[in-house]
Amino acid sequence: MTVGEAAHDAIRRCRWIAQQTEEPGRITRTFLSPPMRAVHNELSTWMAAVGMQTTIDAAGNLRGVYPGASGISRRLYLGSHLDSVPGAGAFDGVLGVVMAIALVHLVAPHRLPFGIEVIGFSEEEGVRFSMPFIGSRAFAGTLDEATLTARDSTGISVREAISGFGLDPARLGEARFAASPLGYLEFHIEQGPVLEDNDLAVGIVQAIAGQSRAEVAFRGRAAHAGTTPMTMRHDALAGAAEWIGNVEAMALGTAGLVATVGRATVSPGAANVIPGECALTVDVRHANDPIRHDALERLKTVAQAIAARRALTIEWRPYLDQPATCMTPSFVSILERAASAAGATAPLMTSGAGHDAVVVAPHMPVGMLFVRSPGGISHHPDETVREEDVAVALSTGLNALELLAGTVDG
Ligand code: HGY
Ligand code: MN
Ligand code: MN
Repeated sequence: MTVGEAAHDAIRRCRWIAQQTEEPGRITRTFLSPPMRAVHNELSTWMAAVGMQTTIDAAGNLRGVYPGASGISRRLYLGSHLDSVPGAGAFDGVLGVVMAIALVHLVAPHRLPFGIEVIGFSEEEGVRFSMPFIGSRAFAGTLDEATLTARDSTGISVREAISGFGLDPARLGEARFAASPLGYLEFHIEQGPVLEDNDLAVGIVQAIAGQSRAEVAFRGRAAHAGTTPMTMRHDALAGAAEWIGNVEAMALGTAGLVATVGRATVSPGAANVIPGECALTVDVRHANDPIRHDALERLKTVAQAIAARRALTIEWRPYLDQPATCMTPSFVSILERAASAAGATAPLMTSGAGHDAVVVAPHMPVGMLFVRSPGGISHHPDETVREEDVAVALSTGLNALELLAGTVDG
């Protein structure tokens, strides 16, 4: 198989996986949803074809091991996530898993001085349980009870979802990475416009911005839309809308800050009833953690002031505080040399998107390679990649494996 053929095959497989959705008509694949089983089966078959031993761990991560030269136990992990946001594209997360398997196919039957374990993480987006990174946290050994007891909109807990998928929560400890890991590499679409604006195929991630997420509920008093004078209202949606304008204004006014209200649920939700409650989510990111934390605190203060003036109440529930994370300099350097050897100009970049690499970073060396996102679009059906860029990324990956082999003593 040539690198070009592998790139073509990888894109074809991503588009097949995109059809495995829980929502006909759009790509949605959340934690341990039924379509995930078809994805596991298809990728397991592909991995087994090149002699990889495959399993599904207790967190629902797809795991495939390609042993190194005889007797060598150290492993390099190559991974990304198989779940998606609602209405996703075909490549976020999935491309990284598929490229990792393609790399093994390109390496086989040659044996490296380390094993390769490919991981398809089960949950990175945090859609079903508002708890991102469940798969990679199980791999890192950092899953906590609060996560396992979190419940989805139907009242099912993470632990029950695991059992319901036919897995054993009691074996979550076995999902943790093996001793003395060589490190973790993740291939991922950029999901932004930088590589396209510079007409470049790949980029090397130097750091991943920190992110905070919170649920914010504005509560007022539902009342009749026709008989309640404007001066006597406690309109939760009007208060939330005023706050959302402040969220956008603050982000526009703070260099490097992005802030998004991604979900708004209004109740009771009838045209002729003044909203009694508006439940929002807010996602705040910045490369510098103190700036991010300060922005979140300011947004909380503004929400409280708006509520006080409108005689509303506020419930503020932070549920994610993911620190900004630097990639490991030695892996950044290997990727730079690998990309150069592939004839690619690969800029060092900061990722505005979060990735499983941030969860893995405290435990082993990590590196990430970005692939150009045509149109700079992601978390949208128009998300795509160019075959020639995937080929450059695969060549870079092969060079990186060779360079890593040179660092491993026997
Ligand atoms: O939200 C993110 O940054 C990623 O897509 N999970
Ligand atoms: Mn995503
Ligand atoms: Mn992703």
